[in-house]
Amino acid sequence: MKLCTVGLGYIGLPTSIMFANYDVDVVGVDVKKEAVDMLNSGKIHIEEPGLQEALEKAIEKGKFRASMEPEKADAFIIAVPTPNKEDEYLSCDLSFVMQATENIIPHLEKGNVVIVESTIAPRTMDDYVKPRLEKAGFTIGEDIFLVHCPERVLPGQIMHELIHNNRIVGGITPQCTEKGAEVYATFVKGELIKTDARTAEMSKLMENTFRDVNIALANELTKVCNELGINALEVIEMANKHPRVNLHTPGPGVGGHCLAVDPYFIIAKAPEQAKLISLSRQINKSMPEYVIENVEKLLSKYNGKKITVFGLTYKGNVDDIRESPAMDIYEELNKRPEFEVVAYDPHVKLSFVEQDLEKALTGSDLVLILSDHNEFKNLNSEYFKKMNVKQVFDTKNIVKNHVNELIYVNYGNLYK
Ligand code: SAJ
Repeated sequence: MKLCTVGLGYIGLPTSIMFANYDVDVVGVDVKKEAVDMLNSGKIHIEEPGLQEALEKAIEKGKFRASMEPEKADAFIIAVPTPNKEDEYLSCDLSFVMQATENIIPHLEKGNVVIVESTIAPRTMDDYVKPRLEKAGFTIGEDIFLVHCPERVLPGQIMHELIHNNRIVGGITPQCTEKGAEVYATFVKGELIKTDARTAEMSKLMENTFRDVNIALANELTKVCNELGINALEVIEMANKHPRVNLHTPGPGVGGHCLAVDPYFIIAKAPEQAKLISLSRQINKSMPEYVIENVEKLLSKYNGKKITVFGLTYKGNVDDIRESPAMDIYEELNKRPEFEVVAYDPHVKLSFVEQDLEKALTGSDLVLILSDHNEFKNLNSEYFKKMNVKQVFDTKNIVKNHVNELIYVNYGNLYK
């Protein structure tokens, strides 16, 4: 089989390399020349455990190459970004998906399978992608097999989850679904769940929305508990001992290119009905402000000035700062003349990010933990005390081994 993937980002690249390592001839296409050149020279341009080694193996076998142009293949996978539009409801911007569709049309032949993996608003396959291919003269389900197979892998665990997760395969017709499932059967060990395109679109969106709504509940619980003088983290621990309760973890907000984006695709299509989803987004979006208010309170206790922000990424052990609440918090604090703000993040190699831990901590009044990187988990409060840090505000509850003299604050004791 020959595969052409369009989009070599966090999903398209690992997917391409996985197919290549299962003996599929893969050409991966991207519009970014630097990314294409880097990949062809054997280096990955994103951070993901296991991906570098997998790329080297694929190139050595002669099964993967990157290019700026699509070419003829048996199957095509579109894995390009679908950001929010800047309209009233932040609806789904399909321009990259439609451009990718446009770009592959000249290379399509009868019998090809076309798969969209990008997360898309409900009905996108039926209302946009299918009509465009029909306009190009193809009969879907006879000439071309069109499928939505949403990606559902967790950044940080992509190489494992690509193989072991089950996959939703949603065809426009049952024949499309069968052909799509055959493509993924190359390496997927999880179940291939067969359905139609609409159900696949909505299922994917609801998975991330479920998480977003539940995180909103945990974040709201934190605010309620701190108002009432109750330890929210203990409440979560207790409640989760019930066999049918699974409260999520509160934090500085919800980020990344999935949970903070996808729920709007549903809201935009049915704003009158999607009330809880909309409110949950608002609650999660209010968390950076909540963190900043509390930073102000903590520092005002002893006229503190220097803040060391620990972590800018949207979650731990990734280098992704897209839609990151940590970045929003850093930028907002940095605007305030009364504070001196230093960002420390071993995963983010940007010019303004300090890479030397000791320098970042020198003279720090407050360490503000915003991402749960493993590097931070290994630091205990004794270490911070040794570095003369006055206070630690741990929004991710990861610092262990507390020392009495050190003022350690997390969401459980913020009210004290
Ligand atoms: N977060 C919390 N509390 C929690 C869990 C997460 O505040 O209890 C925050 C994280 O810190 C982060 C955000 O939510 O800012 C999202 O992180 P995540 O680990 O929940 O998920 P993502 O965005 O990295 O990946 C999600 C996954 N979806 C689900 O678990 C349902 C992944 O499987 C999807 O493939 C991915 O979205 C995607 O691409 O849609």
